[in-house]
Amino acid sequence: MGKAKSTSQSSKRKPEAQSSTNTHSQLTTAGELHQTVDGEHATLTTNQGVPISDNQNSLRANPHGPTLLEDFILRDKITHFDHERIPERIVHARGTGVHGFFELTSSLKDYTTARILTEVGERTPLFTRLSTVTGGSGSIDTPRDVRGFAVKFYTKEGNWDLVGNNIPVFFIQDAIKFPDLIHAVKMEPDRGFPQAATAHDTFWDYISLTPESMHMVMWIMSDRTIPRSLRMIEGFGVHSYRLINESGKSTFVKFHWRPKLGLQSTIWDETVKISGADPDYHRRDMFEAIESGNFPEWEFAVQLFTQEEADQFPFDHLDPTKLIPEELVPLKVIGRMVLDRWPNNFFAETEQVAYCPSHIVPGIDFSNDPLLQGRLLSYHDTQLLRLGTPNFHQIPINAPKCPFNNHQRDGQMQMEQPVGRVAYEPNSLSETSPRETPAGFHSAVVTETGDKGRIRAESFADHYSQARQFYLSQTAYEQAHIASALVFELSKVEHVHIHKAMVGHLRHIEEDLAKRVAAGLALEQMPDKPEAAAPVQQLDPSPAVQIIGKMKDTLKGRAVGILIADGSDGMIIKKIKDAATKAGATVKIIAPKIGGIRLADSSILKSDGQLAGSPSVLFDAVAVILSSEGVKALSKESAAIDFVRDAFGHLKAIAVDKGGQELLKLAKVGKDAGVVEADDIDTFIAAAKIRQWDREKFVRTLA
Ligand code: HDE
Repeated sequence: MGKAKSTSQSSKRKPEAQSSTNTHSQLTTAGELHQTVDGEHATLTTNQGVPISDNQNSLRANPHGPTLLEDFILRDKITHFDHERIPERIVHARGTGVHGFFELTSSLKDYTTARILTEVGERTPLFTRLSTVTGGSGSIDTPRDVRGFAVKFYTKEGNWDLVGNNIPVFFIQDAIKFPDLIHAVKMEPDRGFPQAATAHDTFWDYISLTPESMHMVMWIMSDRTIPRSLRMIEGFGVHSYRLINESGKSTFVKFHWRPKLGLQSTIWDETVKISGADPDYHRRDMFEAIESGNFPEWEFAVQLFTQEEADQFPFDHLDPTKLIPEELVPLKVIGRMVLDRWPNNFFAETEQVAYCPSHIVPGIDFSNDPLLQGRLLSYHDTQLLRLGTPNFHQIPINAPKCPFNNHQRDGQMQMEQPVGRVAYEPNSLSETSPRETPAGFHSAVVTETGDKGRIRAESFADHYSQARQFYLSQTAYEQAHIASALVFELSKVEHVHIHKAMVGHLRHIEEDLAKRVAAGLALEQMPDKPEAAAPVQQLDPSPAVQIIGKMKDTLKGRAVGILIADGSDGMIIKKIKDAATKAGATVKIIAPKIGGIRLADSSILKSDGQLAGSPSVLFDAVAVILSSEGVKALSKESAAIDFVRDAFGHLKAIAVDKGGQELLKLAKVGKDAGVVEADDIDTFIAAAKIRQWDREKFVRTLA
């Protein structure tokens, strides 16, 4: 009954989800037994289409006897269940996938023949999966971690997978190091923890012995790794790629995604509390945005440059630990991505989607970035393990939406039934079998010379200059967060020699940062710097790498929580709700009871969340509207005290009426420009759009 009910509910919401169920019901005409409820349900059958009369009791020899082996219905159900899981991704196991489209707004036809980048106005369907890296598939959404940013474009010329991250650089310069990096960051193999965390010995041990990771370390210790929402992250292709035009000329390109909602991150203490309050915080946020029609959108931009220009850069663009500052090569916005459809089924789509950087289309090509070169092997190999067959491209989420034909045949789970006797090329027996075309994929014409060997280019030796540039480009608030994150992470590391090694590296990046971290760890002496493979350069700052500088002055996509209790003033609640909603926020009423609160005018207001389950960490700004009776009741509730104390500690705007002020007093919460009178709605809305950064020094000691 329960199952049948949920089938009909989901099919009502998404009619397209019905197709497979329909197939079953067409195959079975006899079993009306379970359809007696309302005639709407499909008949429950085995996988062979046999109608099932009883889904609750297995076949037994007698009411107290053994279960019989002949119960094929029980076996059909249990064996399928036993095989429901496929290996989760070794990295990026936790992810959220959404359908959408890409629309080109500016043609790159001078640079490429790829139709997706030349046909202005064309909408190309896509499937985007945003992920964390380290944790298992059931891990929390909000660890301090890099976010994966993978997009599968179903172009007219085949699938193009742009598999990037929300950080433009990576830890290592060569793919051969990847298994070591990942073994170091994953839970430690003897004890099986910590899950989804970099704050442990093996990670920092590996990092402290890998100077090339220092630029990435600055990024992962910044607030980029604790995003407020997946809708508020940037995406980067990371590696240089090539575009190839009609005359065969190639131009280097870096790909960027920029969120329309602007960048926003959380405060570390807030992130930790969100993880408990809602482990699915980011997935739920994305789901609710799509369901409510607030479709997240990103600009797609490119940085284009020639070999001659690259020769002038003070770094090697083929080194994936380096970025090209926007100030050096400006971003050219050429299109937009909109995510507008939640998958019908999580497993079929989000779990089975198979991204491979080697999936590329004519007019785009790879660069010699050694990390990218290794990735071209790894992803396909991973899909063979995860999906179990070279026919994984036939799974609907992976299948191209353009025609695809070749002479590949057979293999496990072959779903196609190719006709004819010809499965080879060249042949003279078939007029219609697929043939190559001059318009097909061509690699860039590149001359390679030099000695073969396990060598790293000299130009890859500078490990500190861009790390320093990143740190010095931040606001003072963001620098303090980086220093504090380093202190937090290293404080979880037992081995003091690792603390010292890390502080030694930091001295190359910025002496003041090293001092702050050394003080935070209470190191008695400043450790020596390790020998640097290349001198540290003084690069111009790049403000484009800040988050604060890229926050948008908006409440769109944000959430406001209004805490109320019996006797609250309904008028003021409505005014705040209306103004915040008008400014683009989602507003939630939080109260001690979910069913309804009796307001001052005796009317009943239903709440969206019960206080204990809806802490203020789930909102970007809060209002507290309480009667004296309400304050009295809440004064004994630690959840209410925490609600306001955390909102203040997490630098949020707080609107209060008289009762609200009373609660702040009881919670020993101070007053500043972000604590606003509830009837001063405009001031509250303006304060809600930003964090009260100046407050931070009063609420915590940063490194
Ligand atoms: Fe990945 N990576 N990676 N990676 N990666 C995988 O492939 C790998 C790297 C990235 O939502 C795996 O299908 C190697 C950089 C994303 O399904 C695996 C190296 C960047 C996703 C793999 C890297 C990424 C993956 C595991 C070093 C940013 C999730 C599951 C050479 C540009 C895609 C899978 C999704 C997933 C290998 C480094 C991004 C094991 C060997 C750099 C977003 O094949």
